[in-house]
Amino acid sequence: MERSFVMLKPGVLQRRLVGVIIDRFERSCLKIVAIKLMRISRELAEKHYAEHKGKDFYPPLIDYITSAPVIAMVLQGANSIKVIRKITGATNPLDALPGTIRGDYALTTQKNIIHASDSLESAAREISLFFKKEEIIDYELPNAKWVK
Ligand code: 3AN
Repeated sequence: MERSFVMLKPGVLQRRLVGVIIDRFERSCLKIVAIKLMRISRELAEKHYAEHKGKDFYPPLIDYITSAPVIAMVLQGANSIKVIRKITGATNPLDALPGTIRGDYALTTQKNIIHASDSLESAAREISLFFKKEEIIDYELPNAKWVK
């Protein structure tokens, strides 16, 4: 079973969108195996976005992501990384289709409200940055046999 790291960025709590966003993942039968409310330190933000260091949008990105609490999650399910990226929509909300999270709730790339891992390698790296092993809890879902 594939795991993906998903983060509801600053503003989602303030806009009271946590429930509607998590609802989309639950309805897709993805399983939440870890979840926490946290305020990201600059150190963690810089590690998470290390690949963007040096780009124009990097300093405002670090300021934004550390500006208010976020919800960090690990979601599990068959093909979860690709499925979640589809549900999330394109990085630039102008390209994100209606019905995707960014298409429905975001207007700019900088504040595109959600992060989702883009590959197995990123998922493993990001999950280990944000969660300890014991914070990830697998369990049975009663409808599992109807899903895969
Ligand atoms: P994604 O989050 O869709 O994987 P990345 O990894 O290219 O996209 O970008 C990470 C984050 O950096 C984005 N979610 C967004 O907040 C910010 N970002 C990326 N490109 C830009 C840009 N051109 N202008 C402003 N912010 C950007």
